[in-house]
Amino acid sequence: MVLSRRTFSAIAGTAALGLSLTGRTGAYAAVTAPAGPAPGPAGADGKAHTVGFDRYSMIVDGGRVVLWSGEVHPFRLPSPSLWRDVLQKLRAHGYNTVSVYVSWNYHSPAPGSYDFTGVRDLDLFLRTAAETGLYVILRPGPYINAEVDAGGFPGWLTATRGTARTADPTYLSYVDEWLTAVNRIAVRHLYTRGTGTIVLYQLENEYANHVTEATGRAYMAHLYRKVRADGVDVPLFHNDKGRNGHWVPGSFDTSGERGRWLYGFDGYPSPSEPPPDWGYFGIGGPKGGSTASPETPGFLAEFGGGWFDPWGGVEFGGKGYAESRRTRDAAYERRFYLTNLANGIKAHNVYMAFGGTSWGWLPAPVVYTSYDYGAGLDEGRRPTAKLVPLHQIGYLLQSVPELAKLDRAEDIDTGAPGIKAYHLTNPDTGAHVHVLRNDTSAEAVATVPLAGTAVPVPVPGRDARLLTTGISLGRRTLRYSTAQPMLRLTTGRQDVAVLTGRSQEATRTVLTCAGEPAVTVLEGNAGYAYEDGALRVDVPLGGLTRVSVTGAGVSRPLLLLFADDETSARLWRHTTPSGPVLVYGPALLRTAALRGTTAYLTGDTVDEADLEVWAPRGVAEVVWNGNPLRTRATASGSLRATRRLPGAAPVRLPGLTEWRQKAENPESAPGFDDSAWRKADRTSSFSTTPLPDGQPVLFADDYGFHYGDVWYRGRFEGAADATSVSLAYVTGTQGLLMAWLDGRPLGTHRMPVPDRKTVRQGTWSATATFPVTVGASGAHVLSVLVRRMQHDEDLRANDTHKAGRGLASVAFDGATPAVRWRIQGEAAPDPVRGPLNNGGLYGERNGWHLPGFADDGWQPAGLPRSDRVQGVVWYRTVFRPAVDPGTDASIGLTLTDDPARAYRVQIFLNGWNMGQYINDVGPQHTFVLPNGVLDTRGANTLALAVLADGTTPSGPGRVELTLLGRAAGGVPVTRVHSPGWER
Ligand code: IPT
Repeated sequence: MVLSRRTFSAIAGTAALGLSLTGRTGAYAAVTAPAGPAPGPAGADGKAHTVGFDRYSMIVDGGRVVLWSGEVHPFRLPSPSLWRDVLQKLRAHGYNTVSVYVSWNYHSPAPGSYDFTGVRDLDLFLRTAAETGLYVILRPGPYINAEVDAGGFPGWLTATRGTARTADPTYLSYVDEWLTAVNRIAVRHLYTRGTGTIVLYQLENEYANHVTEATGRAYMAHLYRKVRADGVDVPLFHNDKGRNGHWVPGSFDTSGERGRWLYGFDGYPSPSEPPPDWGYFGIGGPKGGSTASPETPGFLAEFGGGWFDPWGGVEFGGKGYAESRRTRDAAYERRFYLTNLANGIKAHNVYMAFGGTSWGWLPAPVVYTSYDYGAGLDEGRRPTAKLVPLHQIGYLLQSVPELAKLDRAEDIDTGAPGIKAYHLTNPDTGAHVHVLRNDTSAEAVATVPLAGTAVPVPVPGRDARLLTTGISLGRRTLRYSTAQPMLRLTTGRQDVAVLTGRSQEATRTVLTCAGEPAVTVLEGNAGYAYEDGALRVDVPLGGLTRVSVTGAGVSRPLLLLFADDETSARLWRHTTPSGPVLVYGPALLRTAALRGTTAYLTGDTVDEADLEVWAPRGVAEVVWNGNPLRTRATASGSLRATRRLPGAAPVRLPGLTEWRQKAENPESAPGFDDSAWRKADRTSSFSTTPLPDGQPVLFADDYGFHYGDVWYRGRFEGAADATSVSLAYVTGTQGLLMAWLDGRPLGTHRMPVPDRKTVRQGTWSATATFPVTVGASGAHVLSVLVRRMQHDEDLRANDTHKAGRGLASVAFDGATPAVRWRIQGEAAPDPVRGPLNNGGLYGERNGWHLPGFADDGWQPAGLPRSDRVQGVVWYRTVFRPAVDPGTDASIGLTLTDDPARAYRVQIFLNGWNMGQYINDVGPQHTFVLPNGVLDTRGANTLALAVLADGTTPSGPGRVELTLLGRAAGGVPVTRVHSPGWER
């Protein structure tokens, strides 16, 4: 639908009216007066601040802010020092906000027990975000989904009364416990208090199933009241799972505080379809975006900047994250995020900006260990090519304040049918924005009316670009440019503007000039001409082209920098109290501080790099990573280092040798002493999985075992005539069961992977039937090991996280013995590594994974192996990398073998469970070992728990360290406390 101007202003008028009726004053005011200048970067400055919004954008301290946020999960990077690395990279690449889920299960090993220390130090994360200059969107659930076990619900919650995600009183009592614990930290970091940078706080997550029911509304109202009562005074919101209009203001009781609740929604469109419109401007359907919530700004609480990957091994299985990054590449980011911008979205959150690792038993059944997500920053913390458009858009949104307030303007006819054109305007300044998107595969040329001139603008196939007219470049005004503006600042005595585009593109930029200015092409190719009160500059993009414009009645020179994509990602702006700094050259600028006449910069290089700095007046010296540099002043008004910065030193990784080996699973032997194990004799369960008739409950959660492997030993007498035993069991994806009778292996059963049709209704239950020869009457022992994998997420709010896990029942053919079961899962949670670090393997219960475990009695072993056993064998070794202290090396562990071999490996580095490798499933072969957990300059203990089906030779095959990336610089890394084994 195309709105006429009249209809459109009618809608806009209604919105303004709605706002003035509900606007409030105070810390959370929805501002009705014109907003003032944009506030500086986020920081905890001890002063009180206001955070509000109107229908256009967030309003912080009276100024408009477009939130350009990236999602990062602290729980997916178990090395607090590296949080600073990732947050600095976000800030440097143009984000002004970080969005953070807090996963309840990560912090709570048991009801009433909440741990925010060590790798769980949320306070430290939030402090680091503030120090880095990022606003925070905090999302503590209680439900988060997020491809984590049970969608973030603690294991123990799966074994409690009541229906989760409703107003059920038992559930709410646990929720309050969690929120009290997490909010105690959150309130210390509210931007309103000046002690942190939290500006938004999310309740629940994609809560769609009880929207119209009383219990759903009561639940949301309860969360709202609770969070307010705990002192959280920033605007609250919920993320609708699409633009459905769920939980818009007024849809539940927010204690009359409508101006403090805003509507957000998520988008994960298919990369192979044209980007959808979100309805903000009445296009794209009536329900969506701010059409559903006209008083609140367009807010994409999550928008797919990548996608998660499932286990491999089947036709529709995961293909690895290189594939996510290929289908959602740089051009995808431009097409989809520029479309969002064109739809009036003013608060964006890129899910994920850095995905990280679902280490230990964190991953939900839908994903494997790596949560790289195909994000702009990869799991090894390295920037990828798709970070470039995000970098450009982030800087654009922060440097062009005109973009914070846009109305829809008249549609234009581009004369190019393949191109979708959006036209917006800022009602206060008259600036115009055009987004041109080409959904076809061939380049098309749009004709765009730019400031009264019909300008041909080529748009490459499956790509998009944004053009502006009438924006301020400091003292001068950009009439128009066919290059995309990226940033502008005033530094020293000049204005600087950066314009970008694809390499080799011909661009035209026109400045309004009352008289003919003096133009100097300082570097690169540029043609220019002065005509009719305008300066025209034509630049074919390549590297950095510099054009200086001075005079003609304007007191401040303007330096135009034209940067192709690659070059644009090496331009860094940093704000200091004495003004902004622009740095060109290195692979990363982390921090910039000005003291006296010196600019102190920290950052990274990979290869040798030039360094050039535009700084406020008076700055004459530059110090890079603590080293004073010799510089000279350039004609561009910058200081340039006379020598290139050195690149990163080479990194040589040690081979992994001197393994020791020991088999375990003594639980399979008939004489094993299980008297300390729990009796499995319950007759009722909190599970949603139906119980078999006449047998005790065997689900592990009901006995307090929530993660990883679980053992069962069943005793029975007689049954001499039994011909087979059938074991029904329930797991997540890729679960398995293996069994022994009186110490003899019966076999392994792998949970069938559903096909494309049945995958959605998959209940993940199966029955393993093994032929048996019981023979002699008398006492027998059936030993069963179940690799449960994890609990389902509860995406649809129907308690699916409570589906049973473990053994369900047993039946014999030819006999009916009564079986008395005992059960053993994980030991008491590791107080440092947390509840999700360990399952119930014998080795784990006895510390075989820990540094310092006395393995001297183990057998020396060489890899590769090809033993054929059913059960568990451990391998341990110690290795010592010697990475140069000034080098940030990103290191992984790579396992490879003949893919026919049916075995899997749990990887422990210094006692930390770094994930699960399944040799015959994949697709993951390389596991990131985060520095901090990894000592890059000392001894590390690697322990591999190999679980083999027994149907093929087992491994491990090749096990080696892989260098994922290296940079000179990095952040100081403190070793993560990794307590060792004690007798
Ligand atoms: C949506 C969730 O909010 C988020 O937690 C995560 O699961 C993400 O998507 C996918 O990675 S769920 C939505 C795709 C139905």
